Amino acid sequence: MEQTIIYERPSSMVDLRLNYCPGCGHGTAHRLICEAVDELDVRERTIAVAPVGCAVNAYDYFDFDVCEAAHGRAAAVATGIKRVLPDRLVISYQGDGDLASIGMAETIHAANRGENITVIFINNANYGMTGGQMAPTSLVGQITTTTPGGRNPSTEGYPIKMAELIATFPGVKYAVRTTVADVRGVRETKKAIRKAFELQLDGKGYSFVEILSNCNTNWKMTPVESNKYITNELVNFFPIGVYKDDYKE
Ligand SMILES: Cc1ncc(C[n+]2csc(CCOP(=O)(O)OP(=O)(O)O)c2C)c(N)n1
Ligand code: SF4
Repeated sequence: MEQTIIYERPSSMVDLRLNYCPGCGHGTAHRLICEAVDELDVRERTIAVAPVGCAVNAYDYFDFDVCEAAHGRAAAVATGIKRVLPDRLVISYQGDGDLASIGMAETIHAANRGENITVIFINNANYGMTGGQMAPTSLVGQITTTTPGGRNPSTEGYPIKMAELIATFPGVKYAVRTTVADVRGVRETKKAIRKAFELQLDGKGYSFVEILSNCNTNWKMTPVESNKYITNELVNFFPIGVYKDDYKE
């Protein structure tokens, strides 16, 4: 019987076993980035910046240059790389604790300066690597290790909607929120990542792709339950959509 290959590992993704928990969305996000890099044929001129957090080992999985940044500093490091090497595709890959908590200042100022970089933001509503503490994106009422009674806005504030916030800066050209919780979401995420990269390669300016992802381990759910939670709950507070697109087709 003739067999048709319907999926192959992207060539810019190293053939290694990932350190992520089985079912975690980080691996899917990595794959989509690598597919876009392959399709655009820019592997030799791509430089990513890895965060602290579960994705700290991204440099082992991306088969292109990757630099590690201290907690929250990825957008500042990406800025420096891009300014020195403007012909490179520069990707900052960060979780919500990294990007929206410790790195909030770097995040906002890079966006406000309109740096010609792409920020991929993995929003899994908690600090994954360090055991599931509250992140700025944790939902009201969400039980985390630092909010055992549920996040209470009167003491912990409200969740921050990063894609909406980033879209307010004039220097930002593209800001979207997608999900990797289902097939449709994965396809939309791929399109968004590819568009963000294309804009950067064309010198159009700052692009931001927020991806709703799971942390099945700290959410204490099965991978399937965690993806359903994203599709049924998380999107109600963090709606999927395009928040800014200065280059609509
Ligand atoms: C300067 C600094 N402060 C704190 C830490 C500890 N730390 C490591 S990972 C992490 C949480 C990361 O969470 P997030 O960015 O949401 O990524 P995830 O693990 O969920 O992918 C923290 C606080 C650190 N490594 N460096
Ligand atoms: S702790 Fe959460 S974010 Fe980290 S690898 Fe496991 S499921 Fe993914």
